[in-house]
Parts: sequence; structure tokens; C-alpha cells
Amino acid sequence: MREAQGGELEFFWRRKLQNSTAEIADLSQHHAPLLDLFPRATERADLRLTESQIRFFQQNGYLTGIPMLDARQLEALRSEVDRIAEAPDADLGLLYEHNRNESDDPSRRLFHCLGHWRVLPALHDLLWHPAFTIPAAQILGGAVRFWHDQLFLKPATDGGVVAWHQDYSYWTRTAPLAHLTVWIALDDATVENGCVHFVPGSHRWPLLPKPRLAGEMDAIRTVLDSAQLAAFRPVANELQAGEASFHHPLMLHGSFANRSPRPRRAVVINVVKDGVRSESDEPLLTGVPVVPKGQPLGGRFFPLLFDPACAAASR
Ligand SMILES: O=C(O)CCC(=O)C(=O)O
Repeated sequence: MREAQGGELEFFWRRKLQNSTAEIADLSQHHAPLLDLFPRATERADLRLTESQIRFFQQNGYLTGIPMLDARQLEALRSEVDRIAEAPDADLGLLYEHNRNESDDPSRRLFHCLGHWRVLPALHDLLWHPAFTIPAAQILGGAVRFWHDQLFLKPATDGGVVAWHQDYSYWTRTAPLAHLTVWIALDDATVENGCVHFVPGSHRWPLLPKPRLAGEMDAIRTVLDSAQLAAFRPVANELQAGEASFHHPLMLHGSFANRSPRPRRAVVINVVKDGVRSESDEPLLTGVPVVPKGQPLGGRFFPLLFDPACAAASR
């Protein structure tokens, strides 16, 4: 395995630019890390969450302040994320979706995309990072399968909002509800630059309607009942660059505008407990072959990231 140095990332990207879109190497063919950027799961049993962290997640619906990236990993990911944000659309054909500005407010900007794991190696390898997969397996209570990834990039000064929502309201084409999100800060995320806010305990609320993701911040409040409105007491999920938080698929969360002079970049990974099924005969993600209704997620686009039973057997 080679070191993930600037030159290597340069190589991957240059090769893409030289080839036609049809010839671009699709990293989804690789179900193991390509670089030596992240440790192997078997090497890092120390990354397990404590009982009290798991209890906190179960009671509140989120867990925050988890160390995730060292300085080298952070630099590699920032560099790849910036490349994606700056790339012409023609180079982003493998992404499931990308929206240079998803904000409904024309005075604000929010870059949002899904599917970048197929395009650049550090973003690809991050899916297998044990600092994420080991805690995810503990929270899910079993093997961790990839669902999809996301970038949420808020530029300085005019970064847009992400409206209050529950992730599962966008994912009802998969069931049962056994999903999990990890939110990884690439910059210090603060109240000033639009960090995520959680409504503790809202993961016990029923499924709410799906709002426009970058639309009116408070749209969801019109459907909350009086008990939910009374319990609507958000907490700011402030993180240092390189730290992460986990949240439940029914956790109500959102993020306010970035009016600060600093950008707020984040990589998000969404996973399921192995065995979650397709609920649709349509493609689950744009450009991905149909997983017939009733069949479990699997195959090239939904790799198994970590199976604690196998990891235990190999120790
Ligand atoms: O990054 C943000 O502001 C929103 C992230 C989000 O909605 C999520 O991680 O589910």
C-alpha cells in the first residue's frame, strides 16, 4: 500500500481529467481501502464506545465529540472535497446527485452532493475507517452496510441553512428503520458558521413529513403537536475539525446560515444495519441498478463495511 500523499491524489485526479467520463475509474469497484490513510479495524479495538456513550445515544438520539481524523487525514479529505466543489459538472458524472447550490434562498449557498466515494480515494477509504465503523456497529447492534455518503459545504459569509428534518423521511424506500448517520467536521463547526443543531429525544417521535432540505428552516414546526413544540429545545453540535457526531435516523436536526468569515465543510456517511431491505422497484440512488423490493441492500453500491463477528473471529 502506498502513502496518501498530495502527489497521489494529484495522480488520481489527473487521470480522470485526461480520460473521457466513460473511462473514469469508478472506485465503487473496490470494497477495501486503496490508500494507507486509515488504520485497519482489527488494529484498533480501542475505538469502541463506552457503555455510557451508548446509553447517551439511546437516551438522546445523538452522540458528539468523537475523535475521527488526524491532521494528515483531515488535509487529504479537505483537498479532495475542495476538488469536488470546484470540478466542472462533466467530471462529476459518477456522483448520484450534486447540487452546487441547493439553497432555496437566492442570497445563500449550500453545496450538497451524494456519491463522492466513487470519485476520489480518501473519500472512498473513509467509509472503512474504524473510528467510524466500530462505533457504528455498536450503535446499530450488528454489521454495518453502506447506504450513501453526502457533502454539505457552507461557504463563508453566505452559507445556507439545512431545514429541520429527520433523515429517515428521505429514506422510506428502505426498511426496516435501522439506519445511522455520522457527521464529520472538516472545519471547526460552531454556532457562528452554521453547525448542526439536534433536538434531544426527538428520535422517539413518529416519522414527520419530509421538508425541502435547504428550504424554509422552520417549515417542520407547522406539523409539530403541542407536546413536540414544548420539547423542541435544540442543542448546538459544536465540533472541532476532525471530530464527528452520530445521530439516529429519526433525530430532528438542522443547521442555520453561515454568516461567519469561515467556511463550514462536512462529510456525512449514512449506513444501515446489514439486512435492511429495498422497499422499491425503482433505483434507490440515481444511476444505481434496482435492488428489487424485499431484497436486502448489497452488491457493488452497498458494500459491507464492518462485521464485528468477523473482526472478533480474526483476533
Ligand atoms: O451539514 C448540515 O448542515 C446538515 C447535515 C444533515 O442534515 C445530516 O447529516 O443529516
